[in-house]
Formats: sequence, structure tokens, C-alpha cells
Amino acid sequence: SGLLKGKRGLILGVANNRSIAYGIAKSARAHGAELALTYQGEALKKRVEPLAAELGGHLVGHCDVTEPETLDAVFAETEKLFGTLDFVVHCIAFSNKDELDGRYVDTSADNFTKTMFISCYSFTAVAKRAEKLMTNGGSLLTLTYYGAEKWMPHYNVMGVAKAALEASVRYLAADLGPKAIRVNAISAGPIKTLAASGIGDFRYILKWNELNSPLRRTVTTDEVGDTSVYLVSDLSRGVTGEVHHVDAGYHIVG
Ligand code: 0WD
Repeated sequence: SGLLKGKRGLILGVANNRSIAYGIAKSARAHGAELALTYQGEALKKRVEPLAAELGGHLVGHCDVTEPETLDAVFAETEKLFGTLDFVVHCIAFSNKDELDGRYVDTSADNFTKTMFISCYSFTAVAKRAEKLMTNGGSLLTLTYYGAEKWMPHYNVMGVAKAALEASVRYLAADLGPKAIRVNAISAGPIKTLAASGIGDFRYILKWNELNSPLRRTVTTDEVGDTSVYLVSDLSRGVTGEVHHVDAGYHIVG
């Protein structure tokens, strides 16, 4: 379809072809969007380059949200490329692997700060920069998880960061609404990606969702991608400040 024809989007967080960001990029492209993608470091550049080419997208540089100058450079490059921006998708999270196991109470101050900064604050840093390029309004989208709402085994400090991220979706929606910029999140069910492989007992979590979700299965990055098309397109023009679950219905059960 041409739902996103003429729309220009920046997608942050493609690491490889299993990334949720890649599923989103594929769906957005299939619906006609023109895409800008970033990569984190030279090692991932080699992975992301062919994916960008496959999607007819543009690489707009290295982005590490802990180096704010790289975020500035990416937005400058995107402005050069597109002029204005219609949507941004933020698929970035990080916490030290050894704290995505065991007890939340044992979180170190250092990793707490780092997890919050990369997984929560970075979305606000992105929104601030995107606002300047969204002169015709726009849509900002981030990725969250059910561990923000309920205790989940091993999710620990990431659950706390996702809760803050979901709150920031609401505050950003209120700030940017008058400029017709909408801000939403997708709460995805568990998917086997690079980031997820750091979470303790992840295979068990996948199996548990398969057995207990209303649809009796887990979800795919393609399904998250297709829902993202709705949230970044004009179909959802009346929707902002929302956390939309794409989890085979698990959140009504668990
Ligand atoms: O089950 C899952 N996989 C779920 C993931 C369920 C619900 C939500 N999510 C969220 C994640 O928390 C994250 O916010 O979806 C988002 C995307 O994660 P993903 O697709 O599961 O994982 P992955 O393909 O690994 O992409 C995350 C990427 C990083 O990859 P690695 O694994 O190399 O850390 O986030 C990027 C990086 O490319 N990233 C950063 N980008 C810029 N600056 C940074 C950083 N400092 N840190 C991580």
C-alpha cells in the first residue's frame, strides 16, 4: 500500500536482520516510506549497510546516544537529506548483562544510571532534535516491554527504565501535541534478538508466552513492523500518548 508514500522517517537501533528496528524498517518501506538509518559503531555498520541498501534507505551515520555529538550529527545529516522529517522510530536499550539476572535490589548505581540514560533519556534527546525537523507535525515511536508494568523475572533495572520511558511518552505527547507531533510506544512481546539474548532465562519467557498468551504464540518483528506502520501513518492521526501492546494479548493474562 502507499500508506507511508511521501513520508520520510529516521529509524534508530538496527543492529542486524533480527532487530525489531529492521522489522519496522521493512514494513515502513513496504508501505512506501523513505528511510534514514543509523548504526552503532563500525562493527555494526557492516551489518546495517546491506540492510539499508536492500530497503533503498540512507545511512546517516554512527549513533551512540551516550555521545550526544553523534546524535547531533545524525540529525544534521538527516536534515541535509530530507529537509523535514515525518517520523522517528527509537529502538534502543542497554543494560549490563550481569544485572539482567538475579535480583533488582542488587543493581549498581553505575548501571542504573547507564540503563536509564540509554534506554529512557535517549528517547527524550531524540524527541528534542526531531521536533525541529517536524515542521509539518510528525510521529515519534519507541519500544517498550511489559516488564515496565509488572514484575518480570530478570528484567530488573530495565523494567524500571521502561516504566520511566512509558511515562516520558506521556510527557512528550503533552509537550509536542500542540505542534501536531504524536508520541507513542509499542509494547512488544518477547522476541529472540541480540538485546534479548542478554536477559536471563529468555527461552523460558518465550515458552511461557507461547503457552499463556491468548493467541497461544509469540510475535514476530514483522508484526511489530506492521503495527508501527499504523502508528507512524495518518491512520493513527488521533492517537498520542499511547502504549500499544503487540504481544499476542499476553498483557491481559499475565
Ligand atoms: O523481546 C524483545 N526483543 C523486546 C525488545 C521486547 C520488547 C521491547 N524490546 C525493545 C528493546 O528494549 C529495545 O528498546 O525493542 C528495542 C529494540 O531491541 P531489539 O530489537 O530486541 O534488540 P537489538 O537488535 O539488539 O537492538 C537494540 C540496539 C542495540 O543493539 P546491541 O544488541 O548491539 O546493544 O540498540 C542499540 C544497538 O544498536 N543501542 C544503542 N544505540 C545507540 N547508542 C546504544 C547506544 N548507546 N546501546 C544500544
